[in-house]
Amino acid sequence: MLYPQMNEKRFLTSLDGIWNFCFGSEILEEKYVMKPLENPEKLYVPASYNDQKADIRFRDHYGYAYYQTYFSIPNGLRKNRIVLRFGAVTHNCVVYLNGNKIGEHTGGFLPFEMELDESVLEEKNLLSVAVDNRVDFSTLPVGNESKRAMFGDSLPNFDSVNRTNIKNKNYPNFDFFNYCGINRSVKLYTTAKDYINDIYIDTKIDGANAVVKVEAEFIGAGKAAVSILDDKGNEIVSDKNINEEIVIENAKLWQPGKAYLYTAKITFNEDCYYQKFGVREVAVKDNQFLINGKPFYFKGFGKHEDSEIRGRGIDEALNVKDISLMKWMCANSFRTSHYPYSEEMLNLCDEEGIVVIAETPAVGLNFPNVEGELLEKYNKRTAHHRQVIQDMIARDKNRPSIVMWSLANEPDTAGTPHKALDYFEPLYHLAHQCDPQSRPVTVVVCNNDYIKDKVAPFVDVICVNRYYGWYIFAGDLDAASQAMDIEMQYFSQFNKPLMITEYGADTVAGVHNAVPNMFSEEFQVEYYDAMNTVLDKYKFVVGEQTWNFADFQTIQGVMRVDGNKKGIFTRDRRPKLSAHYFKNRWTKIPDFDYKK
Ligand code: BDP
Repeated sequence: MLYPQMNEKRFLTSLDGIWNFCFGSEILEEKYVMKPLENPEKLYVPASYNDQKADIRFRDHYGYAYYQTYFSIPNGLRKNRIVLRFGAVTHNCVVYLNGNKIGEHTGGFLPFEMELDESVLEEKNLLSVAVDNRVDFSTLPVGNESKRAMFGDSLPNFDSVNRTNIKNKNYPNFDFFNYCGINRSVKLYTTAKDYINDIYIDTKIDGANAVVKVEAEFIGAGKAAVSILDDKGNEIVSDKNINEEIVIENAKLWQPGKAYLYTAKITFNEDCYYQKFGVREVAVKDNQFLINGKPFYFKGFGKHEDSEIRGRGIDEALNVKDISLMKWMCANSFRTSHYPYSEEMLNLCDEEGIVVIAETPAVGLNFPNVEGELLEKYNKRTAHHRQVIQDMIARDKNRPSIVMWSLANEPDTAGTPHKALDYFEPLYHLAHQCDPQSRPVTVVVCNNDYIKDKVAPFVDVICVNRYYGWYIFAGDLDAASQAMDIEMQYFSQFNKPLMITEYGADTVAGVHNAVPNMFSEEFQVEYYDAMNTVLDKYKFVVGEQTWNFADFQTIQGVMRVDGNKKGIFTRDRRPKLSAHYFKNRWTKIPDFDYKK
């Protein structure tokens, strides 16, 4: 799916701003979508609704919420194809225009769009969006069915309270706040009636040159042409055909920290699109991760899209700040844990040379034997998982910043190892097939009984989340180091690269101690130093990504003091001691050839 753009053939505008809003129940009610809301609340779009008001209903809502706004299309544009595009609505939604249903979407982290034709458009249009925030066994991320909150009380004495007497609410099987609503921009754009629907770009390095293949999908018949522009907008190759091999002489590579972007300009009848791309290759060879043929070392973070007030809503200034803090620390990468991030953040990574592992929202997966209603939900979830893999890759396939796809975070791959492998094997092949660049594919695992796990050694890069010294051997860094060492020895047999995609310790900013105790800033530093000493011993360990870049909000619970505090930065992006530790460490670790 192409990112919307304004150019000489396409018009683009946004519907972002203050919208009308009200809460509904667990069933979709027509009265909130057919006509203007009565006494609506005012709310900003795009942003999660949860933290926008000093009102507990917003934080704890369960079920549908309704958004409305008005727009008009200038008469001069009405002869074009008009498209309404949502960057992300979390989690499921149904869209109405002037009381007519015009679309719906499942899943909260990817864009979807719909054409608005003359049969639905009026002079002044009422746009209504019904948003459902419920997570359960059928959704990604996965919700618990047992009506017990994560970290909740599981004593049988309290069963009746847990099961019957409390009002319905979300029970996430994941450790981040279930921020919901219209989280990314709502845009309107036009194209000609015959148009460019999609573009696929692959590049190969051939000595000093690059060989570029541009494929495209068109709606309608006509003549198409491709030209290539350099990063200043100068045309360096002109008037080529789609699918024709294009050679860029003395090509500039897209490198981590040194991004260089070319643009493929595609014209088709009265339509035109400018697709940026980079010349870069990714490969896994033996136990190395190669970018442009050289062994790369990942230095960076697992992140979240999370901030005060906006919740999971897009904040582009924050994105700029985060990338700048990464550069300040000499980090080179992050994982979009635990869902696909906004296109705007990935655009920035393409421009800034930040390396990205892109993850689906498949977090909280297990593979129990289920029947009846749960089996139906399980099958629905599996189908949805396939769909999000396809949609995520369709959205992000041309991005040079993305070097690997993560199909899931911490599925229970050791509890039912054969079932898990049967589940992931087809998804692994699907991801490779969907991607014109066939990037490496991984599943991020965290199994205490890791020897049973068949998925981790099956995928292209072994990605492990590990909390020795925190959840296991809490506070005992000696035992933690030994456990980490034993695990690394185990994984070294597979002749594949491994990276630590999460490790960390909750740290309350401002808590200091001469003797490093858990929760203090000193402990976080000692913890990372102990773990890194082990990781540095192993050549096949090709990266370290801390958990987390910044403190973030989660469901309430005794394990979380106003959220998860494993950030290297606080939620408002102030460095903890560990930020300085990593800045010092990563300044000395090169992007390439760290472990010769
Ligand atoms: C890991 C999860 C991550 C959590 C983290 C933690 O992947 O989402 O936030 O643990 O407990 O298991 O801090």
